[in-house]
Parts: sequence; C-alpha cells; structure tokens
Amino acid sequence: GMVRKPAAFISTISDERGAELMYSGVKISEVFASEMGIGGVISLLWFKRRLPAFCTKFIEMALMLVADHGPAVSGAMNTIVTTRAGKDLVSSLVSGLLTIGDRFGGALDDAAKEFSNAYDSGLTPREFVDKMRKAQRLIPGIGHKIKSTSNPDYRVEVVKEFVKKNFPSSRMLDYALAVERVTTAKKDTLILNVDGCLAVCFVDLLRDSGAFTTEEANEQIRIGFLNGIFVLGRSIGFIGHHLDQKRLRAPLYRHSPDDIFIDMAQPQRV
Ligand code: Q5B
Repeated sequence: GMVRKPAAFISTISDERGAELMYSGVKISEVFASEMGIGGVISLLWFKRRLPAFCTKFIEMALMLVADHGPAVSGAMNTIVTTRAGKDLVSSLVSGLLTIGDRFGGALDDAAKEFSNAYDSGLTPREFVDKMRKAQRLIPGIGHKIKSTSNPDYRVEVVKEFVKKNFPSSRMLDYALAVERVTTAKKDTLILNVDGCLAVCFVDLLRDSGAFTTEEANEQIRIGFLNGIFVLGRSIGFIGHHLDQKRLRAPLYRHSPDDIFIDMAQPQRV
C-alpha cells in the first residue's frame, strides 16, 4: 500500500491548511465568537486546551502586571541603549529580552520547581530556607532590589487578592508566603517577588483548577512555560521603550565617565 514519507517534524498546536486557521482544534472564528481573549489563545497554543474563565483572566492579568516596570530595569535599559544606537525594533527588543534570566524576570520556572519540590517533600518553610542557605543557593522568586516589607510591590498584592478570591486553592501561595515570613525576618527586601508570586500561583492553577491531571501539571512545570509569561508580557514594555526613544529622536547613548570607576592594575614588571 501507500507509505507516507516520514515527516521532518511533528506539530500539534495549530493548523493553517484548511479553509480556516485552527488553534489546537478550535477554529479562529470560534476563538473570536467565544471572546476567549488573549488568555484563551495562550491556553490553546501553550496548554492545548480551553481553560476556565478564571484561568484565562489570570493569564491576562499576569501579562498586564509584568508589561513594564520602568526604564531602570536591566531589560528596559538594554532596549533603550540599543534603540539609541540606531538599531531596529527586533534588535532592540531582543537586546532587552536577553537580560531576562535567573536574576531579572526569569526566576519563575525555577521558583515553581523549588517551591513545589520543597512543599511536596514536606519541608517546613524554615527547613526549605535553611536547606537553600546550606547549599549556598538563592531562593528563586525571593528578593527585590527596591521593593520590601515597608515598600510593598503592589503587583504582588493584586495577584494575591485575585487568587484568594477566584482560585479553588492557594496552597502553594500560602506556603510561599510562609517562606517569605522566614526570609523577611532576616532582611526586609527578601519578599516574595513578582516572579515568585506568579510562579507559585500558576502552580496552584495547574494543580487545583481541575483542568490538568497531576502528571500534566508536573509536565507543564518541567518543560517550563512560566518564564514565557514574563518574556511575553515584558516584550510589551520593551517595544514601548523602543518606540518612545524613536519618538524622542534620542541620540546615541554614552555612559557618563563620572559614573564609572576605572580601577586598572599597572602592568606587572618582570
Ligand atoms: N539574598 C532580586 O538582590 C535580587 C536572596 C537572598 C536567599 C534569595 C536577588 C535574587 C532571586 C532571583 C529572583 C527576580 C537580584 C526578581 C524581577 C522583576 C522586576 C525587577 C525590578 C521587574 C535582588 C542581600 C542579602 C544577601 C543575599 C540575600 C538575596 N536574595 N537570600 N534567597 N533569593 N533573587 N529574581 O537586592 O547575608 O547579606 O550576604 O537574585 O527572584 O526581576 O523591578 O527591579 O518587574 O522588572 O541585590 O521586579 O534577591 O540583594 O544580592 O545584595 O543580597 O540577601 O544572600 O545576604 P539584591 P543582594 P547576606 S523580580
């Protein structure tokens, strides 16, 4: 009989071959008719399923909350400097995105993994903090450069409030808040930051929304979609900063020498 040529790759999330484009089996006309919004589109393309309204709303809320945090953060600065060097939108955007990682904005995946591993292995918050300290590792999702217990991050408050009101369970968030009580007792900037808070709330969503089995929830955390939330959301801000600098016709940036301490060792005489 006929043998199909082996495919070069397999794709399971979208299909543009028919009369209508489909996202995970849902026609684009239905995407609009059901008013699922960008949260619904993300559900289809990232999770291959339609999620309940409180989940799609939470996804949209996360994107809106992380869309920008001023021009001084690593990524925005990189974007601004790149734009001012005369580069195009894509170059300026990726230059900002490349700063997202363990320290800035990219702590979500690791926070989800570390907090859920600690919770699942029955560690008390204090034991978790001590274990990380012993291993000389920073807890992903804890700490902020300017936010603290006395200068709380409003974004984190908004997320907490939404989750407490709309999620069936907030057990991972509650655990992370207990960890925060231990870390802030040491230093008031060691708060559950926006990365950490979103990460643990997404674990609550995956585990307890009823839309995922335990295996599926663990698989989503394992493959790591959470940094994608920050990357996607903050791209909105980085593009904004690029357009802003263009509009301002900002010239090439050169850093002020006053602001740099050059400490160059004399060459060794041999
Ligand atoms: N200590 C965020 O550091 C920061 C500790 C810790 C245990 C920790 C740091 C960190 C983990 C990664 C993370 C996401 C680099 C941050 C974001 C988005 C943003 C950004 C914006 C936006 C801050 C002082 C003392 C030291 C440390 C100890 C610090 N962190 N201990 N676990 N996690 N966190 N990143 O202030 O004994 O004095 O030596 O890497 O979650 O990126 O707005 O800016 O929207 O754009 O420089 O919000 O916490 O603190 O390094 O001077 O540490 O605290 O060991 O102890 P800092 P350091 P000691 S949200």
